[in-house]
Amino acid sequence: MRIDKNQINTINNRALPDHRESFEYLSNKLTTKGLEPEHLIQKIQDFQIAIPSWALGTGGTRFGRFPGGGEPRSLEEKIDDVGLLHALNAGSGAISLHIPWDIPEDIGAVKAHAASHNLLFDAVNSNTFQDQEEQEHSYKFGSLCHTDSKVRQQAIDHNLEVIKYGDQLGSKALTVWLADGSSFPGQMNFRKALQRTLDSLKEIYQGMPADWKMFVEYKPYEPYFYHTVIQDWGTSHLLASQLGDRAFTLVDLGHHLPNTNIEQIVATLMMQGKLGGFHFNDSKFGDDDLTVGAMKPYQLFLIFNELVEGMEDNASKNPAPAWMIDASHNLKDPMEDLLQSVEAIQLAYAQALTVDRNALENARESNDAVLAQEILQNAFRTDLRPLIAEARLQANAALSPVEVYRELSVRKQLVKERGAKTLATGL
Ligand code: AOS
Ligand code: ZN
Ligand code: ZN
Ligand code: ZN
Repeated sequence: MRIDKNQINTINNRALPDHRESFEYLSNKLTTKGLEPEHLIQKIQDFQIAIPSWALGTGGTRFGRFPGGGEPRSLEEKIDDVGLLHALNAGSGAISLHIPWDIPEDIGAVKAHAASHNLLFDAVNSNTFQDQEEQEHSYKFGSLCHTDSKVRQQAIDHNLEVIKYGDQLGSKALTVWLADGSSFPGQMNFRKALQRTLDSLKEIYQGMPADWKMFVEYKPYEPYFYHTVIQDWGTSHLLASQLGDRAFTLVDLGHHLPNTNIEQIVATLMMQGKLGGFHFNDSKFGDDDLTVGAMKPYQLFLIFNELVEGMEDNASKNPAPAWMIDASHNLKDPMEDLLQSVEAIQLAYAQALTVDRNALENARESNDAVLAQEILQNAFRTDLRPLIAEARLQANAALSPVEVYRELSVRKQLVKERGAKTLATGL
C-alpha cells in the first residue's frame, strides 16, 4: 500500500486550526529569544534518520516471539514500510540493510523501488553473529577474532560481500557489530582476540571503496557475558584510530553500563573527529532497544546538546554522523514505535538547536552552575512539538503521524495484503 498525500491532507486539515494556534504561540516565543523558526524547520527537515530493516518486524527475546500481522516478507516490503513511515513523517528518508537478511536480488529494481519512495540506503550491516545454513564454519566461538584463521577469513569475506552489495545500492558505510567475546574467565586470550580483530578489520577496511567509511560498534556484554572483544568506546576508538581516517566509532545508546555519561563520550569522540554514527534507542537496564525517548528523554537531549555543539563548532573535524535507529519491538506495532522514535529524536535535536550557546558558554566560563542548568532546562522544557509538526506539515507529511497511521488503518491494510501470519527476517 501507499499513502496518498490527499489522505494525509484531509486528516491534517481537521487539526489545522488547533495547530496554527499553538505554532503561532511557540513561534513568537522563539522569535523573542532571537531564534528563527523557519531556520529551525529547515534543519529539522534536513535531519533524516535511517530506519533499520530489522526493526520493521516484531523482535523476540530468548523466551519467545509474538509476531504481529502484516510484517514485511521481503526486502521490497521492508522498503515499502519505510516508504510509509517517510510519507507520514518526512523524516525517515533512508533504510539501513542487514546482510544476509536483506540480500538484494535485482539491484537495479531495488534501487528504483527505494527511489520511488524517496529513500536512500544508509550504512549496511554485516552479520557474523549467527550461522547461516550454507555456511562452512561456525561463529560459535567468534568471527573476526576467532582462533582459527579459516573462520576469520570467512567472516572477512562476508564483510567484503556486504560492502559489494552496499556499493551497488549507493550506501557509503559499513557498520560492523561483533558479538565476539567469551562467557567464562580464562576462555579467551583478551590480547590475542583484540589483535586478531584488528588484523581482520584491516583487511575489510582495505576492501572498502575510497569514499566509504567503516563504523565500529561497541557493546559491553551480550550475547556473551564475561567479555566482549569490542566492549567500549575506548576499544572502538583504538581500533578506528589504527584502521585509518575513514574508520569511526558508532555509538548505540543501549550499549553502555548503567549511568554511563554517554553525552561525554559523544563530546570526546567529536573532539577527535571520530564519531561516525549513531544507533538510537532507549533502555532502562541494558540493550533493551526500546522506543527512543521512552525512558530518558533528558539524557537524549543532553546527548543532542553535545552533537549540535560538535556539529556547529568548526574546530571539530568530525564529519556529519550517520543517524540510525536500532530497535526491537516485542509489544508495539513496529511502525508506530518507529514513528514515535523519529519524533523523539527530532524533538531532542530541535531542543538542542534552541540552546543559547553563547549564554551557556559564558555561564560555564564564570562557573555559574545554576545559570548553566537554567539554560539547558529551559530549552528542554519548552514544548517544541508544534515546531516539529510544522516541519512535517510544510513537507506535506502528517501533523500527527501515529494518528494518521491509525486512522488510515495502515496495519489492517498490510495484514490484508500480506497475511496475518508473517515473520519478517531479523532478530
Ligand atoms: C547489537 O546489539 C547491535 O545493536 C547491532 O547494531 C546489531 O547489528 C543490530 O541490533 C541488528 O542485529
Ligand atoms: Zn513500494
Ligand atoms: Zn546497534
Ligand atoms: Zn544493540
